Amino acid sequence: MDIQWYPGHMVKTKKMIKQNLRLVDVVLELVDARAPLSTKLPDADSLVGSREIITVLNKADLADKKVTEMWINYFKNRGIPAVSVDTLRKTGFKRLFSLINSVKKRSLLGSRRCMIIGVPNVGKSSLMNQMAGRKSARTADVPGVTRSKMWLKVSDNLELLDTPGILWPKFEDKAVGIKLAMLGSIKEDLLDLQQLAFILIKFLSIYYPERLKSRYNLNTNIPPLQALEKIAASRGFFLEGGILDIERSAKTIITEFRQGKIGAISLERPEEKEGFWIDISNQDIV
Ligand SMILES: Nc1nc2c(ncn2[C@@H]2O[C@H](COP(=O)(O)OP(=O)(O)O)[C@@H](O)[C@H]2O)c(=O)[nH]1
Ligand SMILES: [Mg+2]
Repeated sequence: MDIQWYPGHMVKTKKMIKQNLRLVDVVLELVDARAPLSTKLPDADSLVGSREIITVLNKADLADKKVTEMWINYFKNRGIPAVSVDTLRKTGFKRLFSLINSVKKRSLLGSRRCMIIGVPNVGKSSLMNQMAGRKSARTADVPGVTRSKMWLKVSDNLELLDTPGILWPKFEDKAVGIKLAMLGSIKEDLLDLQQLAFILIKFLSIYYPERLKSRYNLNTNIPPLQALEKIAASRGFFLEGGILDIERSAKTIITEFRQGKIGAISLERPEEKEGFWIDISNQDIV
């Protein structure tokens, strides 16, 4: 991650979003269903102002279904319309479109207009492409109508702004940074890969012990270093001289988590006032 990126680009993006907000009826705020709060924009509400926001929990295929349902209720209880989707398979799209269509149009004329915002890697581009479909391309073939270049036609009554608002997450909180790194939203070399794997193993042994068992044949409460050694041994990850390559084990478990190979896993649950991540925040791991 390039920290330098933050101030200048953030100001520019916020300006772009504010300008375009005038033109839209509804904003889709994309979050990662596996960690909806850590991937949420810190100041979406103030940025979006009076426009309607729909929270879209994307990558639902990778998240724990039961936990995702808890999140949907969590947002609903706070008066925020929310829907979970799997953008790659278009799961949840019907519900998404029905939520969009329930938002009041600001102008009587024309289509309902919508823009997508979110932190990097939550699936903004994928969602745009999937919503718009191949047919839409850009509605730019009318000479002189430059404004139309900005819009992707989704249907006869829905248009999507072709530029998503990319904003940076807030990661003053150590646990938030760790979760974002696990999800691949910030480069992991910010954190030591091995430390990240240690935390993931600890997390899994508490919340998803059966997955550790079934994927890696690891028992609960195995010390993380030993877990990495076991993975290295069983997969044949060796350095010269027969030394176990635990760095490769660390990379493997993180990658497999991101790809959903360990199973559908949620890193965050609603209303978690105490527990794993708070302990992690209070430890000096990173
Ligand atoms: N499994 C899964 N992967 C997704 C989903 N949506 C997006 N992705 C993947 O997430 C990564 C980031 O997506 P992208 O659209 O580039 O995110 P952006 O940075 O927000 O524009 C890509 O590898 C996508 O294929 C989803 O619903 N499920
Ligand atoms: Mg993108």
